[in-house]
Amino acid sequence: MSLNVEHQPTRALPSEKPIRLLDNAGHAVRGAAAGGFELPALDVLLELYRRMVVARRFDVQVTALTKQGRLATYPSAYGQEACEIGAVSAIEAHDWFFPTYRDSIALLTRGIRPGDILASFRGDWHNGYDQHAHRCASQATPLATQALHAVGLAHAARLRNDPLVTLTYLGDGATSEGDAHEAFNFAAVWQTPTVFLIQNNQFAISTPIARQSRAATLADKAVGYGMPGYHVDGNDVAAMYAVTRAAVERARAGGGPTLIEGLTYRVEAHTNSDDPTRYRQARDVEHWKRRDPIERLEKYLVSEGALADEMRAEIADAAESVAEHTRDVMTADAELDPLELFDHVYSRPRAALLEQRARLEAELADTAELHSAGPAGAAR
Ligand SMILES: Cc1ncc(C[n+]2csc(CCOP(=O)(O)OP(=O)(O)O)c2C)c(N)n1
Repeated sequence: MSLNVEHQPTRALPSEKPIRLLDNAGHAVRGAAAGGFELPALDVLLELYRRMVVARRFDVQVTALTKQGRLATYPSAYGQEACEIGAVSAIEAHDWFFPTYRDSIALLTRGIRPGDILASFRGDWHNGYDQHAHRCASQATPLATQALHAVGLAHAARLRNDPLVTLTYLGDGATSEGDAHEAFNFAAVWQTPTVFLIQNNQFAISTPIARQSRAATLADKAVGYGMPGYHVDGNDVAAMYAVTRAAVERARAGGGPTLIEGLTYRVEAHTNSDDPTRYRQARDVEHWKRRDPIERLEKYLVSEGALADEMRAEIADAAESVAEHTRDVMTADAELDPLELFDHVYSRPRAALLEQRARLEAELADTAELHSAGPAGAAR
């Protein structure tokens, strides 16, 4: 997908009102509120709609599988589809993506298979996909570390005259990490081709944004580092795509990094081990559900005559197939060899690690013997 947006960043603070191209009723927004950006073409919007519908269905399915005990944990991105899908759709196959644990649906959009995305959430030993083949780093659990990797890879690529761009996602809470500061600063000083997307879903587990930052917007931070910042309606996929696309094009042309804040909301719990009713009101969740990113785009596409009933049904079918496939792979028992845990830790394994490996091997052999001896053997 391509969109030519000429946009010159300024040193001015980002707008306090988030940039939007579609309002909540699905009407096109023009003028100052659109921040100089243009609504993407209908075919681009339709593709973004399809990707969001598939992503939502996948997310709902994985949350259900987690409740059934098929995954150890799953951080849902329900409600954040416009940020997740809009931004990642603005990079090319050659570019690199550096996600967090919450960004499984962006990896799905990037073409990674459901079972491979979810391998580590199931408790598998390593990342389930080939990071180089997909140009997607593993999902970072330590907050903000992935932002440094995105800057490092972008810097290295520039030194090698490789025109790639790196895109990384961070949460609002992650902006309080030292690693986030270092990544923003180095990116600006080195002018790396990096786009930072802060998904401000308003909570870092139970900590609300008001107790995380006193800045008027998180995008304001960009100005202090010397890069352009954009405060965007994170439930408007058209705006998320257009703003990110412009930042990617500027980065590729040598214009340096950009920081984008997408203002959105985490509709689900932080993970399956969190009880959000302890720190937020049901009416707030309802308020944000009424600002659903998929419904907003759907209204616009229908009003433009670009989404007929058959097409909507076709897209829903495609989403259902992804859910079915996800159920199949995640309900099949995984073939895991616990000893693989020790592979690839060091090129020349240390004595302590070999000792631990031998101990686990002996324990596994004992367990296997017990099982083969049947119930009588187990009772011994
Ligand atoms: C360096 C580090 N410190 C603390 C944690 C524990 N932790 C896990 S998720 C989380 C909240 C992060 O919130 P935010 O960055 O807003 O992202 P969200 O989960 O809302 O997407 C914290 C503190 C961690 N994973 N890494």
